[in-house]
Amino acid sequence: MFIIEDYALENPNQHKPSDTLETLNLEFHYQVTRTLVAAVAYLASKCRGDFDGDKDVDGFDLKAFAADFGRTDCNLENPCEGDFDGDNNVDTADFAVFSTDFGRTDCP
Ligand SMILES: [Ca+2]
Ligand SMILES: [Ca+2]
Ligand SMILES: [Ca+2]
Repeated sequence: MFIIEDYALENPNQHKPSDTLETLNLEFHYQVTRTLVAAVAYLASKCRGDFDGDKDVDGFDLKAFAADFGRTDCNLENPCEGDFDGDNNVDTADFAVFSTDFGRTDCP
């Protein structure tokens, strides 16, 4: 929610005595909050292991994950499928994330 607190450009009254409820752009706050809630809900429901993008996490996705499992050289030029925690390898910690979503068929 720091995004709302930090929009000095939008609210010329911020941190001034004129920063009152009356001078707030409540419609703007509402829209920003709505967008944030939708984004968080989308990210929470997204399947992180749906590598082939067909809205499920099944054996085909496991195959993609397994192909890079054990790599320790993931980087921007040569990314790994399945380095969920971004520590440049695909190990059991990443498998834990993958397995959480394995079997889902309701990926957005
Ligand atoms: Ca899939
Ligand atoms: Ca599939
Ligand atoms: Ca990793």
